[in-house]
Amino acid sequence: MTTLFFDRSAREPVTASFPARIDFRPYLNIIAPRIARLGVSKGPGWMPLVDETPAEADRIIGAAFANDSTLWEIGELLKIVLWGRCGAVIAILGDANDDPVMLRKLQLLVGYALGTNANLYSEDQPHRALFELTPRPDVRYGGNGENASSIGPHTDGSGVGVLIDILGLGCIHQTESPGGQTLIIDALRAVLSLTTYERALLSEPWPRTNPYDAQTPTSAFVRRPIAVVRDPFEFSFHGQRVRQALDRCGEATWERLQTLANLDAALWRHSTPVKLQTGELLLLNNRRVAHGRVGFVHDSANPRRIERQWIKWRWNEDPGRGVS
Ligand SMILES: O=C(O)CCC(=O)C(=O)O
Ligand SMILES: [Fe+2]
Repeated sequence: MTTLFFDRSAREPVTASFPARIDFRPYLNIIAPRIARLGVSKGPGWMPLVDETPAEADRIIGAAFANDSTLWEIGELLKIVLWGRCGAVIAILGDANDDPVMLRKLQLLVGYALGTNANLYSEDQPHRALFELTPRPDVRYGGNGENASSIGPHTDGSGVGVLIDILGLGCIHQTESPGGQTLIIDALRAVLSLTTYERALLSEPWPRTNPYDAQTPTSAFVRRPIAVVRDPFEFSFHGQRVRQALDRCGEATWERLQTLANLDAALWRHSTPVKLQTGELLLLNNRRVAHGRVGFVHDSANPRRIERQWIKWRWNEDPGRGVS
């Protein structure tokens, strides 16, 4: 794994091998005073992050950006790496080993640098800053935070109408037991390893169930291609949700299921396991790179805790167009 050190003069980090790492620590000293005003966590775990309203938090960060070229440059660098040819994913090493609040602030800051923190503005649960992913059941969120099992290759929000552009996974605490690795998956190379026929099939619209709305009728399932090999490459997939939707729509043909099985196998083959460490923030281009999780044993005295962040790209377009 290549280590990339953030350097103001580094304009071309795209030659990094996959995945790339950027050491953020030297910059935190510059950034920290600016984000100090973002408010404090109200306690451990899944809690509102900021005392301010999201709009006020955005205003504060925005003011910091306007007056600080370092923050702007960080955003530009992240943009190049996330949309670049090789480094569609990066890990930032935060200076957060004993300060999860700092990591959360960094997440907010990065979200602002790249666009909008989409889950900061969640309407059903206002003021919900970030999703916590821990095996401890949490009545406020019924997703993967309720189990510790392996999760196959997928992109987030694949069954939802609005695509999530960037996924952040902030590691508040990692398990010390075996397992718990995040799979970082080069979906483009996986798809390129399939046959022309399979690629053509994957570029057609496929239905998906919506994990956040079990009542969605089959006629309202989101339908979009799983993979389109063009520049920019487009990928949106969750095997379980696609298969479930095919079954419920009566569209599960042998060819489709066989293609999904081959896609799944290819994605596993092109995955790199990375065990995130406390204080690390992994950012993925959720439109190109898939991810997954290796199962682990839940230890209630010392739970693994990852916080998930969804970012909508600021300009509502793919800046990778033309970057290649
Ligand atoms: O727990 C993890 O590391 C990731 C979980 C995940 O991918 C998800 O919940 O969408
Ligand atoms: Fe996920």
